[in-house]
Amino acid sequence: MRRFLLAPLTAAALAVAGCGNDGSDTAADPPAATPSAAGNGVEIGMKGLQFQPKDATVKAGATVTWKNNEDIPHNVVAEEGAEFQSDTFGKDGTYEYKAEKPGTVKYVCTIHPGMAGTLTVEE
Ligand SMILES: [Cu+2]
Repeated sequence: MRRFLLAPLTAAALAVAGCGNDGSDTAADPPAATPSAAGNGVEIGMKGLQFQPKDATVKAGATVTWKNNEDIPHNVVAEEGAEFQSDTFGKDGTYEYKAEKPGTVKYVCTIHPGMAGTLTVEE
């Protein structure tokens, strides 16, 4: 198992990881958020004290990357449906979580009341 840490190389590693797909075009239903270079992964931004998008859908096994896009520190903490908890990170910092189990995950930023999102993990 590879474990992603909060390293500056993360974005570059993701970009490289997306290059192995030759020609299979199975993107029938577009996800609610922009797919990352990892293929079926998703990136969720953090801006305006909100997760963007607030609701995202990924396939089980996909990697979710949260990225802080503003000069305000944030974190990502699961409240329901999963167990993960990031450190607090500043602008351009990222946190990654591999969504293994189908279901609904509710998460928040514990610093900012009302900053919450939902991740739907499909089989
Ligand atoms: Cu926050």
